[in-house]
Amino acid sequence: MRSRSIGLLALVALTSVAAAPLVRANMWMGTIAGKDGSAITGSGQMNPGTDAATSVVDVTLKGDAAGSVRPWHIHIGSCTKPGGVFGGGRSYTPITIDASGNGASKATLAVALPDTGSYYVNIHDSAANMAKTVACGDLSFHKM
Ligand SMILES: [Cu+2]
Repeated sequence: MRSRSIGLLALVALTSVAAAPLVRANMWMGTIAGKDGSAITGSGQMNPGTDAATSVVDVTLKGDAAGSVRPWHIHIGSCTKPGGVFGGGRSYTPITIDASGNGASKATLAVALPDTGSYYVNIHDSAANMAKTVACGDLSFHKM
């Protein structure tokens, strides 16, 4: 009876592995947190695109003010050591926050996924106030 339970657990574990993508690839990911008392939370990921010369970034936000439109980018550096925009600013579409305070956006960058360096997600206050960062998240590299 005991060994049958263990066998079932093993089967469940194997099934979980089988459900993972067949092609595993390097990626960057991190959590996003509001700055200066903002309740924003979220997450960001940067993955290889379908073409090796591209990268795809996905960002989701929660806890933001309904109706906000947030310009955002991956920047080079970190939340505590900010740098310039990565991959060309025009690749990014601002995040529109819905009535529940949630929002998401996806950007395809015309650069291969980096395997070195340091990058972060910068959520800007608004198009009229780009200098203010309302939320930020450092990305960490996950090598597969
Ligand atoms: Cu930016």
